[in-house]
Amino acid sequence: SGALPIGNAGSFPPDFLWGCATASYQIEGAVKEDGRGPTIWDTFSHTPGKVFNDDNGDVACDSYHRYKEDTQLLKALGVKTYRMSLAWSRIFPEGKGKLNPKGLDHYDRVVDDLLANGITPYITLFHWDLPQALPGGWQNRDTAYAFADYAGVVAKRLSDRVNHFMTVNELRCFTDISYMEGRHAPGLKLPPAEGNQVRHHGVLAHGLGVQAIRANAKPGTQVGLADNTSFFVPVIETEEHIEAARKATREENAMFLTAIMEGRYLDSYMQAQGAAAPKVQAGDMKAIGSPLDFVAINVYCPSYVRADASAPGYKILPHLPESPHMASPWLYVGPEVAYWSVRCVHDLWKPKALYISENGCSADDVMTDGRVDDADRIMYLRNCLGHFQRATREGLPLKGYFLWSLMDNFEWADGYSKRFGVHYVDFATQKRTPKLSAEWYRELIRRNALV
Ligand code: GBH
Repeated sequence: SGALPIGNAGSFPPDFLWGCATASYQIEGAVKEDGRGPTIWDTFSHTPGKVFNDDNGDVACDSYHRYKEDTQLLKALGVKTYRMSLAWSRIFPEGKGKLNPKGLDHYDRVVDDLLANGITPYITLFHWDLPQALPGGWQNRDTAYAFADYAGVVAKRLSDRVNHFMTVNELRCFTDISYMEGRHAPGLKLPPAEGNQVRHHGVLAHGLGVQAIRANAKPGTQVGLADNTSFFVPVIETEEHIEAARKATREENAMFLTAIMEGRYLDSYMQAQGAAAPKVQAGDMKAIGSPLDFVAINVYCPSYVRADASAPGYKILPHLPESPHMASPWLYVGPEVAYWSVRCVHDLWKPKALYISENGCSADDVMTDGRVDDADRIMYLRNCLGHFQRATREGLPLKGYFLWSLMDNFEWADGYSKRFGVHYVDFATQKRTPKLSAEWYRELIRRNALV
């Protein structure tokens, strides 16, 4: 064990699972087709001033129609797996109640097409496109039950062919950023008590979803979630700073992954929230703590942390606007987070398996002479993968990696202004062109080693 020098062409475990990730609202388009119901992101993106340039996902990458072409992109990369999400409102246009068979039929075809091309689908059930018709959205506890019903229906239909399900994507984003900070749909700025209740409904939906999948899926189906846990890098690799990183990971995620892994809210969280603490009903924490087959994490940027004598025992070091970042101002560069994210989750909770459900970056990609030479993205990915590789070398149970993203897509509040793909999408023509990073990723997969 020990740090590998960046750029050392070490290899990954022989069965390491290479993949790419996308999400339904970001790529599908076809928002009014085959009975799909509206979502909170349709409403939000059609409200002037909410999304950069007032962009929306009406067409996006048109993947609803072009999924076969997308499968061929995956195949050409040589990935073994594809992480995609399902649009809940295609299956239940109103979130609950009447099922729309055309929605399930569509995903049936997508799954079959992937399998026919040797690509294993990993399915995320909720990646933020909440059906608009659900009263109160995540403010309403009933939404957690509606999610579980939907998850069970999907598991029943697809688990004969799909072995891996992730309940939700990124709890912090569809709760805090959406209901407390107002930057994502539905764009609310609720006070702490109501915000904490939204968080609680989010983790509850995950937990009830796990139970519903297990009750309906073929035995042996693997269930987990994809979370953008806040991760911390010890500024100096000594035991005191490493302990600070572990402690920060546990405390700072008390309302999300920590609650899920431990089946309880930390006392420190409940005390700090005081009267605004979430209202928890009997049985909730047991559901939330339902055992998982794997934990998947979305890893983009670090916070650096140091040990500190005063409570809580660590100090998070702030980023400065001029700290190095990729094209998105929030995407600070700190590739050691790749290792420390896996290490801290492993040290704290020992999940049976870990995946990287997203890692990637935005870059100011410009097509020149029909090519996109995105050296910045290759730099970012190679650095991160060097540190993920360290985790595999040290025997941590990291099983696979999903690059975000297969192609440029609707980047939420940033509209189409930020490109994360290894394929360039010309949104006027829908033409997909592999960037240099796609060529690089293909070579890495072919050798199963850093290149
Ligand atoms: C992930 O979010 C998402 O799962 C994925 O859908 C998305 O496309 C991808 O990463 C790239 O962003 O501008 O200050 O409001 C990563 C976490 C949360 C990071 C929202 C950007 C907005 C920061 N994202 N955040 S700000």
